[in-house]
Amino acid sequence: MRDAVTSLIKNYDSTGRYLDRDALDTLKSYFASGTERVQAAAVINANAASIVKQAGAQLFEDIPELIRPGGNAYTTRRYAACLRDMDYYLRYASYALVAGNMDVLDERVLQGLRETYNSLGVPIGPTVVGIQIMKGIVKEQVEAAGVGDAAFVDQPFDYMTRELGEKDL
Ligand SMILES: CCC1=C(C)/C(=C/C2=NC(=C\c3[nH]c(/C=C4\NC(=O)[C@H](C)[C@H]4CC)c(C)c3CCC(=O)O)/C(CCC(=O)O)=C2C)NC1=O
Repeated sequence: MRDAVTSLIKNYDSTGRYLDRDALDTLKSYFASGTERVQAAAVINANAASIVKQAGAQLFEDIPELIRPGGNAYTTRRYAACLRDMDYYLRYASYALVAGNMDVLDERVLQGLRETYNSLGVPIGPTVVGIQIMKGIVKEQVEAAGVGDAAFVDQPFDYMTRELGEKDL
């Protein structure tokens, strides 16, 4: 699992280079945005349960077939599994935000997920809708917490969307 710093060092070390201007600029911007990344993680931590609940309600309102007979989130067990998955996406997004790197998502969340979803008939399109709804809620809350430009919050949610959606949509 890597963060912005370790991935940069790995890259330079593999070619035996000192940290040049580009590397230093990358590091500066990572450290400059550090406080805001931590703030975003704090907002997510303080509101995780309600973010998942709100996003789930929105998702099932947008795509009600999911919770009707024949829908993948129909039955209490599958409904709960769906919200649990949303909670996973949110928690790992908070890690990736702090790390400033998406590696943790590849390693812990996305690896093998498409295959699992396909074999269980979990629909990828609606999952991605759920991830995007959470992105919107988190961004709003991070901005409300006083972070001027919360655009960086998009990154892990969009990354999961892209990686999950890539081949199946
Ligand atoms: C931390 C990394 C991690 C992830 C991401 C993860 C996902 C994950 N989601 C699963 C199931 C599931 N996932 C869903 C999710 C949904 N169904 C829908 O219709 C919605 C679109 C969506 C919610 C947004 C459902 C309903 C199941 C249960 C499917 C079944 O057992 O039939 C399963 C199968 C095993 C199980 O039920 O626990 C895994 C492994 N597990 C992990 O360890």
